[in-house]
Amino acid sequence: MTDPKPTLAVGMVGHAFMGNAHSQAWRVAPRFFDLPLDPVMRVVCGRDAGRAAEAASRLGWEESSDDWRAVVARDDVDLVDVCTPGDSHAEIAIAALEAGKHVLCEKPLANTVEEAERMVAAAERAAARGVQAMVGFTYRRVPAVALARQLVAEGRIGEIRHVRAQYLQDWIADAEAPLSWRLDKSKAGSGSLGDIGAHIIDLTQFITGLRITEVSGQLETFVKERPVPAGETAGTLGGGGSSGELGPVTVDDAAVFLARLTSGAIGVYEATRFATGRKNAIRIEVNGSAGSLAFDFEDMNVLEFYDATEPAETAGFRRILVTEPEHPYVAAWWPAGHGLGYEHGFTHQVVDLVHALAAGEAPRPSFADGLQVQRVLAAVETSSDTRSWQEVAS
Ligand code: SOE
Repeated sequence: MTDPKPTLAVGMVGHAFMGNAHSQAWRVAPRFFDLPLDPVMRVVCGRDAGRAAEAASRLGWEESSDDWRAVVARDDVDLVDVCTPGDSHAEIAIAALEAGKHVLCEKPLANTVEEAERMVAAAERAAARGVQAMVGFTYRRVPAVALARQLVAEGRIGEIRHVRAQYLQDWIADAEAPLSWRLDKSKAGSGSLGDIGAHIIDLTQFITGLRITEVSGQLETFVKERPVPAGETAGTLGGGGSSGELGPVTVDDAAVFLARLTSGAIGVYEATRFATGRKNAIRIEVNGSAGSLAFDFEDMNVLEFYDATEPAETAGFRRILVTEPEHPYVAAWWPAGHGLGYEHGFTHQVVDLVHALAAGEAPRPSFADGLQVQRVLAAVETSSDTRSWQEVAS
């Protein structure tokens, strides 16, 4: 008999949409991938004891709690997984790091640059003690996205000139869709900009290896008041009944910006919750001197590749079905052509994190990577407010 693997006991704070996705990942990752540590789903935490207990039994956690401070202090928890709205990320993540727990924190890292800076400082102090921190930009782990990064790094599209990125949703296009925490600046920090714009900032920088250095942005709130929801459950993406009253929307509905990137590339970014008919369309196209790459999350098992070095008679965009065992992450799953979905990115996130922890290496994206995205978000907001180009602080 082989010795049992060392364990990694997880305490997760928050059990709504992201908590469900993370729970699935912690449960499934060790069943499909050979991990060096065995994740133990120790405790799930939420503000309401009854709902946390229900989440524990439904999602497969050993215990539940209504006190995140107690979870962070437990000797039998090695990692704290932060799946709460942005207004509590800094407090929970910093407390966990100070208590010697590794941290996985949902994106965007924080609601402000100042909070993100404090989180990076805490992560640096913790790293000196072998404690690691990672921010959850999970779309990096979609196989087609990881393949795009690989092709760029191999020089297959040459020198990058254009970055074109959109994140399109429509879940509040209806003016009667109720308020939720995602529409409240004090809880979410910003609207489309931070919630989904942060993803395309991270993704384009991840794929290209470039950094956004300067932006010119425009934010808009189309619907300034919305029905106040009847109960707390209206939360995740606009469900639930209305109380009949109206309340203010305090974040942007849509955010667009132009960007300059290191190396002289230029970029166009668009994040909106008002693209009627587009549900979760993350569209990225990168044009280089030797070719182009294009990705759309609504067709997430495909990467389009144009190789400009091919003879003109036969050159053309080809659809690479990213389901071969040779492709990133895919060998652990289904036979070629059978495809993966939204949840697999979260599973791959757990896989990469567990490997980094076992090797004593810093996982990516780091809190410093999250701070850099936060600085881009802040520059876009200032640019929109002042109607001027803004440099991204470094
Ligand atoms: C809502 O817009 C949301 O759930 C984001 O918060 C997630 O990060 C994204 O993956 C899907 O949409």
